[in-house]
Amino acid sequence: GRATSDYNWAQYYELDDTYNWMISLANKYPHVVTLIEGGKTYQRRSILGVKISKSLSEKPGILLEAGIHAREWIAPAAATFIINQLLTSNLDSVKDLADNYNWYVFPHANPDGYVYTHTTNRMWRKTRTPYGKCFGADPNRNWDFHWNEVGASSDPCSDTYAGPSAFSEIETLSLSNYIASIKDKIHLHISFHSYSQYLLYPYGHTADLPDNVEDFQRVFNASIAAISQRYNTKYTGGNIYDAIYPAAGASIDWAYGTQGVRMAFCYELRPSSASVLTGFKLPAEQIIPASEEVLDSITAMVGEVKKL
Ligand code: ING
Ligand code: ZN
Repeated sequence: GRATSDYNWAQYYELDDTYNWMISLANKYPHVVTLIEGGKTYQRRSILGVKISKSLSEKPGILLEAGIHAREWIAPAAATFIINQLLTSNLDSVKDLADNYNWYVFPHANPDGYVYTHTTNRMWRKTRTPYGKCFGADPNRNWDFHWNEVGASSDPCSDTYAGPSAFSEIETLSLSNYIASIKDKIHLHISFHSYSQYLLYPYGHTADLPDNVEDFQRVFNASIAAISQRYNTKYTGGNIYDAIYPAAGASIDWAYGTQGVRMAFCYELRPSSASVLTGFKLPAEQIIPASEEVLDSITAMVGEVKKL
């Protein structure tokens, strides 16, 4: 592992380096940062998160989970960038985010998979639970909401294997239990994936639109306008089913559909869908710009959600 004091956004990190950095934050900001655990993985790793809370008073909560897909390395990197900005930025817009909300951030929702992308197979997506001759279920098809109805596979060797049952994966089961324990506080659930430069909202299992689709669309419009301001990066999207493809059992659909979290979005970060060859291997030089623009977008998103 590398020294925690050198942690930066010019490179991608191994799991332990990021976890050690998160632990160092809890030591450095003891009145603001609390380590939280979204449970354990199949291989008994911790799903480590940070709660950022600048005062003891009740404030709306924002949950951010990244890295549910192992190979999408920009997702955890952008999540740690945002943690760092919330703790250190001098910008009024970012200070407002840190001061007025409680943040629950899990940079690595699939630690076993992420470790496997470093040790063995850079293109691994799923968990590492053994299923016969193959491994892993897709942790973004495993949540208990219209599970395995569409856009998922029943073949354990498929990259979109839904698992043998809803919440078969200890990762999704335990993270969902954590989210359920704070659901009344969560006003906004954000999920980071890559790639394609999409912003998505429910649902994935049906073309039917959520009952508050007008709110979703207003927040969506402000969020994709803001993401292009800094570097002219174009995002598109909409409801999952129509904007990309049918996909049941995803985290944001579960949060919205079962937990009463009225705003739930998924960012598919850089690069654009044109970059099929380098898609999951976003050059490390782009970690900072990709993260800056998504923080710009989240700032606009939170501002719009506040108006609802
Ligand atoms: N894409 C997402 C996937 O899980 C998605 C798209 C997002 C589906 C949110 C459902 C809900 O397939 C990638 N690249 O993982
Ligand atoms: Zn993904």
